[in-house]
Amino acid sequence: MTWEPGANLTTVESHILEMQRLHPSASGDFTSLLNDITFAAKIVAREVSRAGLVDILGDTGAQNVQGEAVKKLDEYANRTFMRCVGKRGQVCALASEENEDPVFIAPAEGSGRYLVLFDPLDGSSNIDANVSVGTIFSISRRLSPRDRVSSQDLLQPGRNLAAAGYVIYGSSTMFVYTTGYGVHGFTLDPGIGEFLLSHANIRIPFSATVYSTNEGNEPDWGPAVREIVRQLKHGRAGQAETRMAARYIGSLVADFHRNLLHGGVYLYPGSRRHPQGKLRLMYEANPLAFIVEQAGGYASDGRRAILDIPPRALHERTPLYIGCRDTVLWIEQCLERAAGEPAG
Ligand code: P6P
Repeated sequence: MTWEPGANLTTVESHILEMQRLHPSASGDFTSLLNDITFAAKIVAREVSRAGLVDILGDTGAQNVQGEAVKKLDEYANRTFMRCVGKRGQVCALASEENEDPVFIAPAEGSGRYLVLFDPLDGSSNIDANVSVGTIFSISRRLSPRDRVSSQDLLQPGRNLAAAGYVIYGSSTMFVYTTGYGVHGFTLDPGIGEFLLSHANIRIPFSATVYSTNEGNEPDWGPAVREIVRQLKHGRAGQAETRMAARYIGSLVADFHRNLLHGGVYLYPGSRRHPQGKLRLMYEANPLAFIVEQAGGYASDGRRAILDIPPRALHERTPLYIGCRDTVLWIEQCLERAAGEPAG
């Protein structure tokens, strides 16, 4: 990307400072926390981009709390975010997909006003095949007094989030985030090591032209989900003009990002194999649901908005339907109608 004088050279740091001006009472903690995250993202992006050249591909031989093989890059990304985020005392707790328990940070170290939850490297099973992967994060505000922070401060519904975002390590590395004032995308210019504004105020298209789901799970789906996917393929209520193309990368951040920009819907339903779905509520569904609603879309577990689900456990899973608002609402209506019908 060559920059002409006068081109838009908004860095993510200056954009975050602009966002801070919307909060006159801001202390700067939130801004510095977001900058910690973008710094960690640059470090992980460098390692992902050269993963094939250094001994960082493949498995560690360990399993994470989800029972999944931990890739070396998973562990590297997790360590990096754990080390870089909240080092100025803005954070009272960190929670990661890779760690069974959250890390609580002692009250002595700063205001501890925020909590950060993240999936350090989602889609990592694809890394060795050079498929795009991503980091997903959310930031919430502490509810308890500083010296009495507990898991309850972590288990807040997504509607309470202060910020959410993701990094996609793909053909280029992008940082996409919202603080509740629109969704904004930045592309990393490796030559200068800066994320530069490339997608201001992202809005998801009104109509979905793509559906993303693992159709290999079809034998495990219930009849209602099978009928929904059939109609996505053949056109809703037989209207051929509403037929959609199938696009499934198998990396949530990559599928979500494409659907956000071009208009689509991602489905990971509950099934016999995954009764509660496969994706995690706290650090996958909630942050992406916050982002998609800010961009004019919607996310549901099939019955209600993801952001309204009262969390019960840090690693709990949820069915996830996310993308263009009218399509996700239609899916909810189909599932509600099926639930009301006598079990056939
Ligand atoms: P399946 C990756 O493991 C992940 O969590 C998401 O990134 C992705 O969308 C999904 O699982 C893929 O799951 O069952 O289709 O391989």
